Amino acid sequence: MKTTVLEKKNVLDEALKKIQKPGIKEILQVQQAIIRGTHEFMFEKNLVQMMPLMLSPITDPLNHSVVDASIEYANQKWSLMKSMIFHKQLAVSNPELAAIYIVSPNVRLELADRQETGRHLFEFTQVDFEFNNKNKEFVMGFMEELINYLFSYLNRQIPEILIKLRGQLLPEYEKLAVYRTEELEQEYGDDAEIKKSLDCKEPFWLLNHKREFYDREDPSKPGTYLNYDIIWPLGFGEGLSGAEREYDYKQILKRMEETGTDKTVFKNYLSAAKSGLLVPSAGAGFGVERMTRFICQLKDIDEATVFSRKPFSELIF
Ligand code: ASN
Repeated sequence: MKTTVLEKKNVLDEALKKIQKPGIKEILQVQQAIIRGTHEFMFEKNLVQMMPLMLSPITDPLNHSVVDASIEYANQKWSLMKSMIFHKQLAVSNPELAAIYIVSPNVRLELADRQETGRHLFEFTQVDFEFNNKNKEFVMGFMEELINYLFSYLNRQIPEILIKLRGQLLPEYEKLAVYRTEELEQEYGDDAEIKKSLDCKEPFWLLNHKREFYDREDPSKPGTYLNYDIIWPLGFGEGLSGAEREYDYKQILKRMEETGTDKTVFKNYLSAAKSGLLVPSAGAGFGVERMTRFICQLKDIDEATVFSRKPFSELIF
């Protein structure tokens, strides 16, 4: 009995200490500047902002297992949003909404194996964007421009904070290096992505991941995929993921079968695809807390939060 009370007190102490942690204000100011700079960039580039959705009958199946989070409402099952990938894809079918973005909170109830990665939170925010009729090269160029825009915006807006947190201002990058997963796996074996991240001083692109059905298979090289991730260097790991999308009904069915996706859950999405509503599109999303972590050089992403969202932890707020 006593230990339970004591343990509870420790959980409370930890939570209170975290709220009071020195430096938290500056970390949040970096994050705030990332969001402000992102809005300015998107506005200048004519992307229309959509508000985030938190509940949906369909959401991202993801490429790894998480605890299912859903509720019953109005005789329907609603999942907490893991990403708005399908909403992005449907929205850009309207030519008026050909370029959109969302500051999108996502809930992914990660299992215990992701508790100590330093890269995962079970609730986080991504800036998610999508373009009608654009390709991989376009989105990669767009994202490189966005990073340089943001870094120079932060250098101008909050130089003292950057110096305090990381000892220097942020760099400007030339075109980022581009690697393919099969190439890195040959060189590094298992965990190639994070090993390469540890070896690098600048962010890089990693292409061709075999994962969710909605990332487009390369029609000129079946079995390879038109997706692209940005990997932050120095061991910080994945910071953005994106792809050209599957939009052809038959191809979506094939990819769902290959990835073991439950087609009944997606029956209305499949009807939309069958009726030809889906258009060629491409997009991506970057993790806001992950960018904050990289910029502030934080050991653990949880240091970018006032209230811990460390996976699989007992928390009281
Ligand atoms: N936002 C990602 C994309 O656009 C998907 C994800 O978050 N899993 O591809």
